Amino acid sequence: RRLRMTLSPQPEIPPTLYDEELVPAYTLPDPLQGVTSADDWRARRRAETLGLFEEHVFGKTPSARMAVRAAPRSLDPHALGGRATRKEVTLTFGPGPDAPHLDLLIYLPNHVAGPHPLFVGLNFGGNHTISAEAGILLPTGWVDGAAPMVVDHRASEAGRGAAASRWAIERILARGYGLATAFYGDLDPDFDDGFQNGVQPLFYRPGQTRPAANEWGAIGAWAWGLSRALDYFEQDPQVDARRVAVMGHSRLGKAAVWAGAQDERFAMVISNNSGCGGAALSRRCFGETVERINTRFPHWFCDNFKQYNFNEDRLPVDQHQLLALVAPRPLYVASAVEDRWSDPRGEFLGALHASPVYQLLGVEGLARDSDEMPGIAQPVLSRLAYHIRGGVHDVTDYDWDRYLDLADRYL
Ligand code: GTR
Repeated sequence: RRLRMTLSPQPEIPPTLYDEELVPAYTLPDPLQGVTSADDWRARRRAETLGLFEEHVFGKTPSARMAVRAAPRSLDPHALGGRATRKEVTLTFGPGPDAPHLDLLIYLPNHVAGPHPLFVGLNFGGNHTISAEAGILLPTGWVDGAAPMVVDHRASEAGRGAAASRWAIERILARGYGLATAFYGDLDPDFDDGFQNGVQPLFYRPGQTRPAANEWGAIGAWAWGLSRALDYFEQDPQVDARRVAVMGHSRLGKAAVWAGAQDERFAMVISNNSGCGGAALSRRCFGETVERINTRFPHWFCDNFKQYNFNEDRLPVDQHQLLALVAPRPLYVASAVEDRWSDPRGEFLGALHASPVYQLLGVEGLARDSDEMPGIAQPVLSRLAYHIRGGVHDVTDYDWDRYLDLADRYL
């Protein structure tokens, strides 16, 4: 048996598909599937859809409540030249001195009275990378090898402000919103260690050593942390926890959408270039595929998701249904022209095909009457919003200005 396995040829990995003409024909699962009333969606189909994403894609998030301690770490009421209040709060999960923690960094505008609506999103390189302000504490855990596109941060002073261009703090504050962020590695370091670090072990049953095939992976843990941040906002009198938008870029966009899908307390959801496993339809196989993502990042999704490598048609859901789980709340899906790996058209179609659920719930979906994509930098600012901007896989001021526009309208 072993011999046969050794001799069997490596499966051929097809080249990345970047040609629209070659996208395979596919049939998307119907998000509504016989549902005819809003009540029926709410009472039955929503839970069923969520259950399919738990079982087959992201894995189930433990429902047990974890004791969380919130401890203030720093406070500067005159940050950014007096324009903001900046504070840091550490959330510690479970007992013990080595308990995992999440260091939240929060900016609130000083020129408007609270409680403040805010955007919350995880960052790739540590809180100190989002602003050059001295005094923001460095991450204490894993940072080495964290995600691409952030210059070498390595939890050092040199990383201060390295990712500032992605966070538009001044623009967010000027428009009257707060911004909260935390380092994703606090929740689960982003490498495949069989789930020995991060928050997963806190929930293992006696004798359990790793999540089961239908239990959460790293994206599930990151999403869970976003909900714990929201728990904290509910306790913070300076924050309006009923007006919190969850935002994320790329792998953290997948986490943001999954958080918003599961936790209906998030009042608005933003997918920035979330791509495969985020807003993009898996069945298109354009750019990054289910097989590629599961092979390169075997720890992101649940093990069951691997059954759909080269087998997307068998998936009982596609990503438009993940977006539909956000309905009727405002949702923004954003793409970038040069970010073909994330499949901009697949992200657009994900949003478009989530629309019927919005409409069933009595609100506007994506205001687009054909499956033709809008032009570059021609945002569709309906309640389910979409834009594609020029440029690469990134978060830019243009993206934030549009998210703020949508928040002004609907948050
Ligand atoms: C890529 C990955 C994408 C996206 C991206 C990122 O390597 O293939 O799915 O998540 O990383 O997070 O920057």
